Amino acid sequence: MNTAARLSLFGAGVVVAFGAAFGLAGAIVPAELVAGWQEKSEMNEHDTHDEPSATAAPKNDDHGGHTGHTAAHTTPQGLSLSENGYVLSPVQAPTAVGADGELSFQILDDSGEPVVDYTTEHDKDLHLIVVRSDGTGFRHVHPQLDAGTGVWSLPWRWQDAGTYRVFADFAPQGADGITLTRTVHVGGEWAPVASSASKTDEVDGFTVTLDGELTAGAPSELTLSIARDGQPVTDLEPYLGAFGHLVALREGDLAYLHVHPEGPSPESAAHDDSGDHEHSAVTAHGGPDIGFVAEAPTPGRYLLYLDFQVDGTVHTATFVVDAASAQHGAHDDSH
Ligand SMILES: [Cu+2]
Repeated sequence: MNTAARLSLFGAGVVVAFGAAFGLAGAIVPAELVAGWQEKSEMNEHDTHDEPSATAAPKNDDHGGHTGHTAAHTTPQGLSLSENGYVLSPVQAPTAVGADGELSFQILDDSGEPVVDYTTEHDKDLHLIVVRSDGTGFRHVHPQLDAGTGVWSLPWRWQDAGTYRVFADFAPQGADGITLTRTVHVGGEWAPVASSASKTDEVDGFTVTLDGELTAGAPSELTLSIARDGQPVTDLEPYLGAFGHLVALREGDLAYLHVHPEGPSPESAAHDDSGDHEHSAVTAHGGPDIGFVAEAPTPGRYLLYLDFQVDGTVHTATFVVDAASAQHGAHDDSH
């Protein structure tokens, strides 16, 4: 299979990964492509998604028999420290709040050897997400690999005590992309912060508003709009090849989806053969709206984290959205 086909199928796999998933369609992704993902997603799910709860469906034994979409997962990612023979080693990190140190780990293969060869995805060989179990303290960072030892590391300091989930999102060279997770404890007193539904966030002087509803088991359009001082922000910069990155965690088990736009980067969108040359106009700057197609696998609460870049600085806006069950449908959002 050629690289383009593999990447394309990986995209489909990611959409399937969350039981149809939070697919991210950045402003630069043509609508036809998004529609294509959804079609693939639906096709791929045929045999496992007759049940309302995709996550409860047993995994198909003949998974490998499906032509092509080897990256397809029928359960959400980010719930295990091992998958496909790969293991996330114990995570070394400071054990106390405020201590300067280093966070480090290895990815081990099925023979216990550290993995040193990766496939770059969205400009990075590995994406690291760290979040406290109550959904606070979210960080999306990119550690450095020591190619000699396979140790990934970066400087680290905990701001608050608590129990954290560490997610490593990567693709070993020649293998499917996976997300592995570990729990890390940081000693000290802490009080969990209860989430409350919120579709607006104020961050670093920006006001970010989420418009749209989540319906379990059905594609839902979400639009994130960014303003500063009451003015729409139209100078979003490409960050990791897109104008916005969305991480979605399901409250309750922190099932994880870290979705960058699949398909065209801001650069390649300009040469997209859809004939829609409008897209070339947004290759340098994007905004104020970033569009997403999201699909929650189950009803319930989801924690959404949007990374966007302005003036060379990455900002993260946080939202808490309750997905309605399909029979209730999307109710009116009149404001
Ligand atoms: Cu990343």
